Amino acid sequence: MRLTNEQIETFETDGFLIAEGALTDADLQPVMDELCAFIDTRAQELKAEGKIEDLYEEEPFEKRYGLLFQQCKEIGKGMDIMHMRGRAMFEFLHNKNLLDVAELLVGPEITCSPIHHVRAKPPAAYEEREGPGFHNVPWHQDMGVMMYEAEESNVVTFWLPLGDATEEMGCMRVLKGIVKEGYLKHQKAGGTTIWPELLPDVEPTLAVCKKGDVVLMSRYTPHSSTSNRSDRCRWSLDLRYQPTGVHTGRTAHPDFVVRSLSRPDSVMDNYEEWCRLWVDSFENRQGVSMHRNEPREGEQA
Ligand SMILES: O=C(O)CCC(=O)C(=O)O
Repeated sequence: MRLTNEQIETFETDGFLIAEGALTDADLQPVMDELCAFIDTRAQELKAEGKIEDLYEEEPFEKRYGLLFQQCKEIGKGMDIMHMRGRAMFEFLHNKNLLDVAELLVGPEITCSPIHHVRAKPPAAYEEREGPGFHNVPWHQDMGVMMYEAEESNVVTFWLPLGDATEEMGCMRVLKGIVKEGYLKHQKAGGTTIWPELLPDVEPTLAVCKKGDVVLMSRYTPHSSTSNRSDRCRWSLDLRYQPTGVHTGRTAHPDFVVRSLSRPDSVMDNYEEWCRLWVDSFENRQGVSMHRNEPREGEQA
């Protein structure tokens, strides 16, 4: 998919754009199959441990995880890109349709940032508590989860649903047009979130979207998401791409080249090596992985 010049300008001004239909079902199916297999294995393990009773094997992708989560919160343990380290996911990080969009926003030398996640936001009715966390993120800029050295790095967030992402399901909300204001200070309290008095007074835009769409956000775009009021999971991936050679804001974790016009041989397509780099980053920790937040006066650090 190509973005039009108008769409690129909109992204540059608003720091937000939904690239509708950028991905096909065929692009996403291998990743979804890998997630299904992971969930199935975890469910079988938890059943063997007596932690869940019903495997809900006949339930569709958008419902099964929530029904398992309702029985045992441990179902989601390890279900993230860096921990699962699935081959289909690694291949998807190089997906042509995704990178064709990335190329228009960051240029022809593209690095995959190590800041990326799978999120299965279950129905709020199945959560133990509501409030800010991995499922309901408070207002923040992605610059707030990176080291300050990445401030000049054009890191673009690709948020993509694996099913419907409606308002009821807690889709992303963004504040448009904040790019030029740069970094806004974030506090620790309540999860990494923009200091309330600095939150721009802008009406939030709901990023309602569906499978195949990609929500694009700049590193300075404030965004948040709310509880899932439906009976289905809101599944998504959030990935980040940036120009090769600039700071990733996460030196503790491995980044890698996914496309290069000038040096095609620099593209990292070795799956085993990617797994090794992640394992090494966990076992021999070096570098920095931090949120750029700080306590306000009177708050506990
Ligand atoms: O998926 C969500 O609800 C939050 C995602 C997010 O904050 C991000 O991609 O930076």
